[in-house]
Amino acid sequence: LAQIQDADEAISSEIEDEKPLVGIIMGSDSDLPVMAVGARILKQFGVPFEVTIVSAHRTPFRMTKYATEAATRGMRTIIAGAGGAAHLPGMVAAMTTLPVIGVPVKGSSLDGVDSLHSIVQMPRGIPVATVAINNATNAALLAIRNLAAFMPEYQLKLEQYYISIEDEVLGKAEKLEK
Ligand code: RP5
Repeated sequence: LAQIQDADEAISSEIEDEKPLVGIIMGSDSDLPVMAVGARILKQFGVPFEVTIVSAHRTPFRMTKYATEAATRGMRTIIAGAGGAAHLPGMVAAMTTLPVIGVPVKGSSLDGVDSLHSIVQMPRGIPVATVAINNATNAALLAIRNLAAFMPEYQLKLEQYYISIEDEVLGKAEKLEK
């Protein structure tokens, strides 16, 4: 609960009246520090989103409800983070035709390689777009790219974002060269 409160500001979508286009779900509140980073990116881009806990193993019926209702609720992409035996992204992908992006969360024993393998090794036919271990930033940017394919306002924001990160690197290089 403390972690949820800490990340509260990051996970609260500013566009509360709008239906969420992106759902961020995670297996446990212990995943929140990793997943909140993705929420911050969505917030920065003004994407309506929601954040919640859905566990494949501890709340399987809730997971089924979430996955089967997401598209009719207007969702366009689901970002699912999980650690260990990380079945959440794959099981959600099995129950929706929406794009699902999996974030392997680094656990304590196997450095997140267990989560990565659990998420990336999907059987043929049920794709999960898997980002690097703990890389919720890329999950959010990929979700925004999905939106940008049919919502040009996000295309423009992405272009501005990439100009800003390029400027940041060029600024650092210039400083170093002085
Ligand atoms: C997974 O088990 C969660 O996604 C989390 O990464 C991991 C550990 O969960 P907790 O025991 O911390 O709740 O289901």
